[in-house]
Amino acid sequence: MKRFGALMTALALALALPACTSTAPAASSAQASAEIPKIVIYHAEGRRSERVVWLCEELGIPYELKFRRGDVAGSFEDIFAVNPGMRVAPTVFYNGELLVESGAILQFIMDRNGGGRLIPAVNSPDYASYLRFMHYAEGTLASDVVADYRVARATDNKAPRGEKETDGQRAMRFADDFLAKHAYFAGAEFTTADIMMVFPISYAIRMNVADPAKYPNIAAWQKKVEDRPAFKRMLAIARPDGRVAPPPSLVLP
Ligand SMILES: N[C@@H](CCC(=O)N[C@@H](CS)C(=O)NCC(=O)O)C(=O)O
Repeated sequence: MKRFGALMTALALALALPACTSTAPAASSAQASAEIPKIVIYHAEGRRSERVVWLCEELGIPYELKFRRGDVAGSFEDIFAVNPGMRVAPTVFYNGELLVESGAILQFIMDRNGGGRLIPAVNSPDYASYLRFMHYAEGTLASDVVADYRVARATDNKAPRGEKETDGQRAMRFADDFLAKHAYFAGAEFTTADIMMVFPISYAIRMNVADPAKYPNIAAWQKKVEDRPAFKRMLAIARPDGRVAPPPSLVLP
């Protein structure tokens, strides 16, 4: 009876979602946990808000997605209107509560609605790696590759390809070395640490901060995680026309 009630709540919520720029109930709401929240994701195509969409797709939680298709500047205007304190993607409302910082948002949704999925048990041997890469994604990798990119843009605009590794390249190598011995960033299983790591890794490669040929383990992992049905659903829903207004890549030698 409780389960039936939960399913009815999920159905009612999915039907009650108001019209918006884009509304995307996740594929399998039957998998959602008993308490179905109202999650509104303010998004811009190709930006870090894709992490939240991907997580909801993995968990089968319904959500409302707001963005202006093909208009990243417009999407950010909408974000600024609801979150004037911090014009940032992702901006999420969870049952009306404002959430920012993608890692914290993922953790919040997992705590409330994950039901133990996509995270190793706290006392398992994989938990330390899980936590490390949940934080490494923004705390080290994204900061270092974005810093490399900005330094190059402000100077010669050239992709760094010298003998000496940049900070971003060193951070990529650390990740690649880990994947030489593990299938995923928490060890044996796919987790939200993998969801966190995709953005800075693809940014480093796309912007030509790092040469993908040097990171074969990352390449194999990336293919595997981007092959997941939930990732593909995320792409179709949150990036339907490919990347919109991406920053320019550094010039290769
Ligand atoms: N550490 C933050 C970074 C968020 C962030 O910088 N998002 C970018 C998009 S990927 C943004 O909103 N940039 C502001 C802008 O482009 O105006 C997080 O993980 O949520």
